[in-house]
Amino acid sequence: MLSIIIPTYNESNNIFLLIEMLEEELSLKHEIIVVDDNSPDGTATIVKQLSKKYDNIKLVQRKKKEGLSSAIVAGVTIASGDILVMDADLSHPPNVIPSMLSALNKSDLVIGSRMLKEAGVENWPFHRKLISKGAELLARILLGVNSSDPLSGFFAIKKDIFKKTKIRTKGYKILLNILADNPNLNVKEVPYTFKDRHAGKTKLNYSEILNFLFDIVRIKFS
Ligand SMILES: Nc1nc2c(ncn2[C@@H]2O[C@H](COP(=O)(O)OP(=O)(O)OP(=O)(O)O)[C@@H](O)[C@H]2O)c(=O)[nH]1
Ligand SMILES: [Mg+2]
Repeated sequence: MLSIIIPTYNESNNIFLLIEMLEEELSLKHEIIVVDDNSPDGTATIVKQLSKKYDNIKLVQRKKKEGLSSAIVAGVTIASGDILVMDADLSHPPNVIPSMLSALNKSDLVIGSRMLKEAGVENWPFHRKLISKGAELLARILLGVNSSDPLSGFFAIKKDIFKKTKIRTKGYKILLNILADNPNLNVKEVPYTFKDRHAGKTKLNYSEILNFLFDIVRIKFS
């Protein structure tokens, strides 16, 4: 069983399409756990409607926007299987999930990587690439992580290893926390092409960038 955790904040124009794609394309046994932070655009209502059609959907509704990391932790607490984390905005292609799951059968952690051969990033403007590269460099220097894409938001992990890790990050980069705390994990990487978000606005703003810097300090010193 694979528990697919999808954190959402204002993803009403993406979540329907993503869940339909997952349900149609995945033949492996899975559940879908959406963790929504009371999105004003009605994301949760769409998920509730879909859960009438599919019986493998769980919805966690939080009262307010509390950040991506704690949304993932909340999802894991009700997960029945091993964990796969993905964004709601169709940046992470569902058809890569079967290869990630088979890699997870032989490892502790599988990272969907944009940096391997046969992988990449489509349609990202220069400034997004720059922010991403700068953040990656900081993480490598300050935390000593060495996988090809340590900032990926698309990863799969054995549930017991996730639960053993003390998550201190608040914002986006929960994977960094996991990598920095568990240097001896058996990690595999699977290439994929990251697509720019399908619809809706980015939640990556200055405060998230600041949050990222605090998160690095939290990982290193607490
Ligand atoms: N529950 C919850 N989900 C969040 C929060 N912040 C972001 N998300 C979700 O986390 C995922 C990643 O956020 P994105 O805004 O796509 O971040 P990004 O991919 O770096 O940037 P863009 O794709 O350009 O917007 C999406 O599914 C968001 O809806 C939050 O505070 N709470
Ligand atoms: Mg995105």
